[in-house]
Amino acid sequence: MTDHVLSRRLSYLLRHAPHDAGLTLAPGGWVPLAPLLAHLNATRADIERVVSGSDKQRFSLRGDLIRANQGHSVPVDLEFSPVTPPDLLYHGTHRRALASIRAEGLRPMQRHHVHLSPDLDTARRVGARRGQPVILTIRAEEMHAAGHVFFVSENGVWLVGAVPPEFMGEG
Ligand code: HQG
Repeated sequence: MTDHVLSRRLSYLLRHAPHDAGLTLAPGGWVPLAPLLAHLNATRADIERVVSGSDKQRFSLRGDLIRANQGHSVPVDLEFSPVTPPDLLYHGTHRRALASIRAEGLRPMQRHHVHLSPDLDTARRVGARRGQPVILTIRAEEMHAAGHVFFVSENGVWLVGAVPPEFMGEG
């Protein structure tokens, strides 16, 4: 099977027909990888190649779970309910990204949302993944009042589509 064919079959199973592989989508669209590998007669390395080679970032592979990022026809709870954020939220980033962030604000980059942290420690840890961490303080309540929609994940990550530069400060 070529990678293209594997990608098509993966999309079909994860978006439209998980039951073909005896699977049910968990919240977020996740399924365990092992039965999928057996069903497709593929290896984890095959899947990893297809996931990282997907031009539209169609899939997420997280540990032993995989999902399609969008495009489902089977019912799945991918999104969270809008919630009112606290007054301030924080974003940990790294120094090299600052000039661009100051100019255009925070963008979701490869993700669906910009990820924000409820506390400074978490933000510092997120920023430190990429180099010297820099903390941005986001005036979340003000953004919310201006019409920006916020979500919070089960593990406490705050999500928003983008953060315009006028709602953030450094430190
Ligand atoms: C930066 C992990 C230039 C942004 C963590 C970040 C988090 C810009 C990077 C979660 C920019 C994107 C998310 C702009 C944003 N110009 N750089 N306009 N706008 N950036 O990984 O927030 O393991 O997509 O500052 O714990 O670092 O995935 O986002 O440095 O919760 O579960 O572009 O990932 O969780 O990087 O991390 P990411 P993030 P998981």
